[in-house]
Amino acid sequence: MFNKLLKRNTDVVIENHDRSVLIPNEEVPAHIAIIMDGNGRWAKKRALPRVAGHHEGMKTVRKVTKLANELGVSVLTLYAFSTENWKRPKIEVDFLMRLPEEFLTTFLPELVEENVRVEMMGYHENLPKHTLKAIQKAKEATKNNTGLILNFALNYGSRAEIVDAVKDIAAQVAKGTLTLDDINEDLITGGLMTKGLPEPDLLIRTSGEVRLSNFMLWQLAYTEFWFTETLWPDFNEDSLLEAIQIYQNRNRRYGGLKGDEVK
Ligand code: V07
Repeated sequence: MFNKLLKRNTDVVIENHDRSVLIPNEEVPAHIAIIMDGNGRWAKKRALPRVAGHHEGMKTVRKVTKLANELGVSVLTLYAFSTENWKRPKIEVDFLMRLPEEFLTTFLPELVEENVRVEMMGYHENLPKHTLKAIQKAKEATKNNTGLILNFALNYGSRAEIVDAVKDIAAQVAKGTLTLDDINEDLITGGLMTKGLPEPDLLIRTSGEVRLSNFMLWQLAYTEFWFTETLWPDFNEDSLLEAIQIYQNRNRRYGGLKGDEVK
């Protein structure tokens, strides 16, 4: 049991996430990627505007980041905004583009304190200056941190990312600095926005949708998938522990087979 009594301000908070559900000696996933779905539906159920759900979803980001860092996860990639999300009503897009600033205004000091490094993957084009500025500041403030890498996928699309990597390779072949025989999986992997990061071990999608929606198509080739009906604002520490526990059980079933043998 890891239950802790914590004193925060004047409230006594009981941290009651039963981490003993995790399997001893079974590794926690090094890289967890999450499609944070169901914020709009959470709001609708409460007769609130969709943006209220997005706002509530930020609190889940904070909770999940803290626990992932404590468990020793190396990378947490969160799908915050896709290249397709521009099709939403302008008022909703404008609200979403304010969330990185609000999140970082509230939580950056804690992230610095907890040794978390903030990163972003996605296209900078089209993102408002104020959004980029807030993220740049957080990246700078946390660049020497050695704990969890909190990697926000923002204005990210996987097919476009692959197209760009292929174009870059084609340009090098055309120039003569690369030959056809130099093209292999590692070269393509190195041309993606996840360059330098391990591939995700576990993908989580909330809210009952069972699709990838153009998220990390190349990188998820060998990843374990876990889908839950839970809406993102209702997702919590216990949900993350459940996902990791299931991941560990799946890995254990391979009974000693490692690496290529399980692929
Ligand atoms: C967003 C809240 C979480 C649920 C999913 C949609 C709404 C945190 C960020 C963020 C992004 C970059 C960054 C720091 C925080 C965020 C958007 C939406 C666009 F450096 N939550 N969150 N960005 N939602």
